Amino acid sequence: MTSKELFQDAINLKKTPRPPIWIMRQAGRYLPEYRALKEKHSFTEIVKTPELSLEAALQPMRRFDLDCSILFSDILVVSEALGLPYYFKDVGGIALERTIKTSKDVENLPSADCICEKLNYVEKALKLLRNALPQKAVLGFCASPFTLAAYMIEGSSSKTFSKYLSFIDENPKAFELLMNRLESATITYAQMQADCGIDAFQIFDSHAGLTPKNLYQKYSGRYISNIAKSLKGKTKTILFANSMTSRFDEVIDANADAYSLDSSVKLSQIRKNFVGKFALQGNLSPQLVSESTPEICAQQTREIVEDMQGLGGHIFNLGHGILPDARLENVEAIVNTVKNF
Ligand code: 1CP
Repeated sequence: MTSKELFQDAINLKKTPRPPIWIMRQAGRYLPEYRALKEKHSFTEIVKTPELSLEAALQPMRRFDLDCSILFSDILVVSEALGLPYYFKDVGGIALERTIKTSKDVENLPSADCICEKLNYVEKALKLLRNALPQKAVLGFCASPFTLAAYMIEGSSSKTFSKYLSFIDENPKAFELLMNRLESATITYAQMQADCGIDAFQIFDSHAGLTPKNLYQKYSGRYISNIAKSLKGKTKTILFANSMTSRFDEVIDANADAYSLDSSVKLSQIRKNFVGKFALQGNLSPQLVSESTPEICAQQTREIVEDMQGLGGHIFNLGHGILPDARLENVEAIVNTVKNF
């Protein structure tokens, strides 16, 4: 059975001999080979050069032989395509050169048609990745409109995103227009990626936790649901709605084929509590990968796999992205534990 078949069975809720495994943010700074690539090329250069993007995506595959490979790019390439480029701050972190401040700024955004031309480098990189790994599952991705808008309005990462939350409060009409524009742009972007032959499309709603209680659908979920519907029959969708585990009942109306969960829950409990037709992805703690030992990582990994054993529809992953200080020997122990289960 190939990794691709294993992944397809899992996301179609079939029972599999073991779960397929990949790691959120599996390419990147914790890998010495990525740091070496960064000595020669900037992040933007890697993202915009299909051969370099392919190389970055393949690095974790060569080292760990994971079942799934994710496009090497960033969620912020969409904001750049819409006229709000990103850059790396000298003090660290990422920021946008321009932000949305008024409803006029929203009205002046280019229409969704610009996506295919401006993000042609993503299409090329994804086609290279698909051809390089015919027997692996290949994943595309984007941000949810709600999470993308957080950066487009706040201008950078933030603990509170207070500018963003005030904008939503003070300009509800402009916010809705922005969500609709980003939904259209994302649907165009998702179709382009689906046409490259991906096995699934992951939507990162990294700032989902900013939505008011009981209003996840109104603020974020309904736009994701439209994106997921536009992909039905073309590819599968996975939704990572960060910090929403305790409000999971609000998330499942998003119509995704799989949901990625953080490390605060037992996956089997979610499976029992929420009867529905979706697979579950997760959910080893990323902190453990940075701070503990191979023995502890293997033990905790085994517990998660055993917990979901026989229930079907499990894709193994971390509860959130792997951290830059993750230990390579821990990643190896996790992958070996899943693959030898
Ligand atoms: O080399 C560097 O220093 C750049 C670090 C880096 C990398 C490796 C950034 C900047 N982006 C990426 C690649 C990336 N980003 C991938 C592909 C690599 C892989 O997964 O193997 C993916 C899927 C993302 C997704 C992404 N970018 C998210 C969602 C995931 C999450 O962790 O919640 C978010 C929020 C971003 C924005 C972003 N891009 C980069 C940084 C440092 C950030 C975070 C900004 C913040 O702190 O809010």
